[in-house]
Amino acid sequence: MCESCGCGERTLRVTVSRGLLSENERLARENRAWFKRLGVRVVNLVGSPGAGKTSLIEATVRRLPECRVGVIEGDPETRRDAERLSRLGIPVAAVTTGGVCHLDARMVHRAFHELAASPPELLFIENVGNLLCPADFDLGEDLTVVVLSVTEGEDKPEKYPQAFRRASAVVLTKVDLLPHVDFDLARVAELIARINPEARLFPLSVRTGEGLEPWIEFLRA
Ligand SMILES: Nc1nc2c(ncn2[C@@H]2O[C@H](COP(=O)(O)OP(=O)(O)OP(=O)(O)O)[C@@H](O)[C@H]2O)c(=O)[nH]1
Ligand SMILES: [Mg+2]
Repeated sequence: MCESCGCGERTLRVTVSRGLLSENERLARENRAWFKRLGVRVVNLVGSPGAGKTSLIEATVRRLPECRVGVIEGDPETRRDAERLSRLGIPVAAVTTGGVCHLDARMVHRAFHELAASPPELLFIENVGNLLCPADFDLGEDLTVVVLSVTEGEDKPEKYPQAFRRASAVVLTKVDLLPHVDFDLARVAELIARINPEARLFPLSVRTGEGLEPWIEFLRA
């Protein structure tokens, strides 16, 4: 019940969103069991539009030639990123959400049917560009990785703590641009550690290749 006017608005909204989330949890558990049965390790990449998620996948695939990588590519509109990644010769399933701001476990389940006949060893899920909504939706992944570029500003971990709380790792990307922006890497690392002391940090640049090796080693491990 809304405390201000007594209408049922708030109660209804909370009940509906709880129902949706628990249905998503159930489907995410099913996905997780399916991935495990097929021996697929799954990384959910979450970050703002343009943070560098697709570029990170491209660079990773090139540096992991021994690993069969597949991608579920989520975008609100267009199949551009999926087409971009297909050019690497890897299996890619595109999910166009029609404006929905996140992927959910059902979308991932449907998309994975396209890849399951010849399952990849490592599956990247590139979530819809958004630091807010994807944080609420378990997809059945092993790892959530936040991609934060140095051009987005130092305040993002504090403004969007939920995404950082979920993350096993944070990739701080575009470090080649550090000389041109106000972004104190040490300070941001400290902010992230306050929110999630367990999260591993990988400052890197896809442009120069700097910092990519520790990220690749982390995935190998
Ligand atoms: N200088 C620099 N530019 C980068 C780096 N990584 C990505 N970019 C550029 O950043 C822009 C966005 O990169 P994408 O990989 O498409 O970003 P994204 O997160 O996949 O974007 P959406 O899927 O639209 O949310 C492109 O112009 C990339 O070339 C980097 O390490 N350094
Ligand atoms: Mg992308």
